[in-house]
Amino acid sequence: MKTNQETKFENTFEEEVYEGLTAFPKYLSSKWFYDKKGDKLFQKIMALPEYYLTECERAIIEENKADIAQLFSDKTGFDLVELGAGDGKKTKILLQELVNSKLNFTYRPIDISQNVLDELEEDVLKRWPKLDIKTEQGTYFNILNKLSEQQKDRKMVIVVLGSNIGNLSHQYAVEFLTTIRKSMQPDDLLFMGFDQKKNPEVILKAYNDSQGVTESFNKNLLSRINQEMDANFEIDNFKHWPVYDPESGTTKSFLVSTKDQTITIQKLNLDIHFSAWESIHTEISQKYDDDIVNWLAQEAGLYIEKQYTDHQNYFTDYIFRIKK
Ligand code: AVI
Repeated sequence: MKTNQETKFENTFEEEVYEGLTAFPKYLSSKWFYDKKGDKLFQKIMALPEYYLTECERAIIEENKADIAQLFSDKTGFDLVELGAGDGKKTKILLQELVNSKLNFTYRPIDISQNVLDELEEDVLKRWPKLDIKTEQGTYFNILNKLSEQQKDRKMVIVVLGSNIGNLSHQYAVEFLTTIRKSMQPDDLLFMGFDQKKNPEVILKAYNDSQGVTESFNKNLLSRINQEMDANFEIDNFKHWPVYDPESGTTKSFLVSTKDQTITIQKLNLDIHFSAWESIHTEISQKYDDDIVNWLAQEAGLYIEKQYTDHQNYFTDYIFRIKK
C-alpha cells in the first residue's frame, strides 16, 4: 500500500492525482497544497493564534540569536543556505543579528516558488542593501544534489525552519536528512526545527483552527484539481478532518466525502467514485521528541550538537553536524 508520502519527487501533479485517487485508500501529497492561493493560505495559517509553531520558533530564534550567530560564524565567512525559505520572517531575525555582528556570509534562500523568492529578495535588499543574497529556485532534492557536487571553499550552514520535515514520514525524513548530510562537510551545520509532542488538544487545534483557514488550505487541493485538470469537485461535499495519534506523534489530515458521489476529471479522462464517508489522506504533520530526533539523526549519519527550545517545550530547533 502506498501512502501520500511515497510518491516520487519528480512526478507531475497530474500523475500523482491519477495515482492517488485511483488507489485504495485514496491519498494526495501535501506538497501540492502550495500554489499561489495555497502559499497565501499558509501565510495566514502561520499568523493564526492556534498555529503555535511559528510563534514558538520565532521566540526561540529571538532569545538565542546571539548564541546561534556565534555558532554559525567562521573566519573565512559562510554560506547560509535556507531550504523552503518562504517569506523568511524568522530568518530575518537571524539575518539582522548576523549583520549587526558584521559577519561575512552569503544568504542563499531556496524555494520551489520563484514568486516567493522574488518577494523575499526584494525585502531583504530593502532592509540590508549590501547583503549578499543569491536565491535559487528548485526542489530541496535537486538543490541539495547540486550543492553536494559543488566544490566548497567555505563553511555551509543549512537552515530548515518551521518543522517542514514533519510533512515527511520517518522513512522519507531519514532520506531527506541523509541527502542533506551528503552535501555537508565536518565544519558545516544543519539548523532544523522540529515540532514536539504535546497536549493533543493543542496539536489538534493547530490543524483545525476556528476560522477555517486550515480547512480552506486542505480543500485547496480539490480546487486546484478543478482548475488545472478540469474536474468537478463540489468542495462543500468534503469535510476537513485532522486526527492526532499521541503514540506515533503523527497528525494526519483527511478530506472526507460526506456523500456517495462521482467526480469527473476531464483532463485525466477519469471518473472517481467516492462512497459516503470515504477519505482522501492529504497530509502528515509529524510531532517529535528528543529520542525520535536522535534516532533520525543517527540513521542519517548526523548527531545533535546543540538544541534550543521555547519555555513551554512546544518546539525545538536542533543543530546537527555530520558524524566523523
Ligand atoms: C509546512 N508544514 C510544516 C505545515 C505543518 O504544520 O504541517 C503545513 C500545515 N498544514 C496544515 N497547517 C499547516
